Amino acid sequence: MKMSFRWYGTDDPVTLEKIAQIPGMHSIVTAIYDVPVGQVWPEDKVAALAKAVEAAGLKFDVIESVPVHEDIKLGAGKRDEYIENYCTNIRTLAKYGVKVICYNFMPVFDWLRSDLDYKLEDGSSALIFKQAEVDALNPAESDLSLPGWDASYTMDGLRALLAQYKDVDAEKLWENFAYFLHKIIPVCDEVDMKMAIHPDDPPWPIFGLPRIITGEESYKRMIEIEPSINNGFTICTGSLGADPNNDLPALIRKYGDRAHFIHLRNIKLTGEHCFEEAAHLSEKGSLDMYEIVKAMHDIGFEMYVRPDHGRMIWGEKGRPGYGLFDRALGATYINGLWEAVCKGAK
Ligand code: DNO
Repeated sequence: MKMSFRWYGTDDPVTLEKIAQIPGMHSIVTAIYDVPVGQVWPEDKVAALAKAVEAAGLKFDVIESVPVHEDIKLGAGKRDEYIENYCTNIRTLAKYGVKVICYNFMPVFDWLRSDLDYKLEDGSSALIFKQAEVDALNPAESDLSLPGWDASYTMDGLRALLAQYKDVDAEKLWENFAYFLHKIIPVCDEVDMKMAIHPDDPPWPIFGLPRIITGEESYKRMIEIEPSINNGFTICTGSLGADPNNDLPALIRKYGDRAHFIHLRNIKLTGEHCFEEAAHLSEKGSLDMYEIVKAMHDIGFEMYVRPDHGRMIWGEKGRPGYGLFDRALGATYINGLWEAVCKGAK
């Protein structure tokens, strides 16, 4: 297992120097943030990013994310041009030592929560999801501010985009996804790049938009489309775990050879399609983090892992889910579980 940490670039208040002081840190997970979705990442920007990360004594080997343009998901407009650009980005990143690219195929919205600052009993705050509150929002009419959402959309742009999705159901989205995979996976095979799709978060349809990467059935179908080992997964325990039908240790045991990246975080299920993002510790949530890490150990997991969303603790203010303190606690907890599981197995 290689421990990593997400870094949002030079504007991130969580600096590389701070990240480098977290014990056991190996890699930085980052991206180019100032190039519009679908465009080519200029090589000089990639080179500068690699240099900054390496100067902090960390490895530049995981990108999260190279976002997929909506035209590709819609199977419309300039999709071939955007796919060509995507392939160029894969090649450039490989040249600078990147081994894994995390991406997603969620229409319009990335991860979604109903409250980004929910006060927990201990005074910390966390992200939560309540289906009824999300259902009450109408993204085409109200001004929404959502994490992971491309803030560059105007309300008119968003309405037009949602209208374009009217004819895209889950089957159509699969078709467009397969088209994309058939074009990019051969490039990955050529340059030895591992694609790691992030599951839909939460793993069910939102605002009437289809979501297709939700659990084991999705994994089976993806492998049938492109069997190359480079067509792999980011197993995000918090995202998949929101659906109690997803047995995470079992998924890791079965699909771990394709889990090029694992996001470890705990969630507490609070009702149907409702959850709170808990601290990483097993006893704080609904997921058994020990069993998850044990499954990773048992399959000989050697790829990348990162602590995922943290709560805001100790008065920290910052990007929802991506402060320093609770994620650092998460990394340390995971390292502890890993050491114990490895030594216990001897
Ligand atoms: C949320 C993240 C996601 C993830 C993308 C991958 O915190 O895990 O936004 O980066 O879905 O493309």
